[in-house]
Amino acid sequence: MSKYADFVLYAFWRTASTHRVRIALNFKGLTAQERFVDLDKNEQRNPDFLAINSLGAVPALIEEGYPPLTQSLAILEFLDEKFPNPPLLPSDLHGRARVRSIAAMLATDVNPLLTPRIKKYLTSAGGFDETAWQEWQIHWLTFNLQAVERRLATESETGRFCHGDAPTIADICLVSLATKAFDIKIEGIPVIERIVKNCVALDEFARAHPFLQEGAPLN
Ligand SMILES: N[C@@H](CCC(=O)N[C@@H](CS)C(=O)NCC(=O)O)C(=O)O
Repeated sequence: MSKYADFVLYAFWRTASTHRVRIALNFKGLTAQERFVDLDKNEQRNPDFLAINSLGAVPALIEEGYPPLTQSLAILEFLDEKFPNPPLLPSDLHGRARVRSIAAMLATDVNPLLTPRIKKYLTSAGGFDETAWQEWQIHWLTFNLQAVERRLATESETGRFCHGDAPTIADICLVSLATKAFDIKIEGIPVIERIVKNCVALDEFARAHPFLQEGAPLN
């Protein structure tokens, strides 16, 4: 690990789950030396990487002297507990449960359906062509984002961000998923659009954008 970095982050430029960790590191004022795992070359299935994350997925975060941390939501909570300022969870119990619930709707209900391993299965055993894969992604993004929209539009805790007026783990998950959609236009999500706009105006979100990362096509 470089002596100038706080962590090593096994990462790929465009993935939503890595994007989440980059945003949290930015909020905490931390740095990570990134090790590129090229998902387009299936490097996540290399034995060396499977020893770090047996699922064969990024991100994995390494703090020197400790075993690898995997699962982006667990990593976000780890960073928030270890580096409490600024907090990425509300101070009250019910608020924390709400934020974790919205984060889970985004990061655990929809994101896994859009991963390379699911694409690989559907386009081989599942008989999907590229068009069917595109439609699959649009369907599940729309289904889940509209469900999150209904909550955000009706629940009184929603503010400038998903929960009140400070960004939380829910916003991190929202921005990572909205960005993953890239040029897919999802209809009927004005509250999400407003919150994402508020988020990306912040430097911590802006610097973490996938297109700005090493390996990105426009980089
Ligand atoms: N639940 C895990 C998901 C990790 C995951 O699936 N990452 C994707 C990129 S977003 C990946 O590396 N996929 C490799 C594959 O599907 O083969 C997390 O949140 O960290």
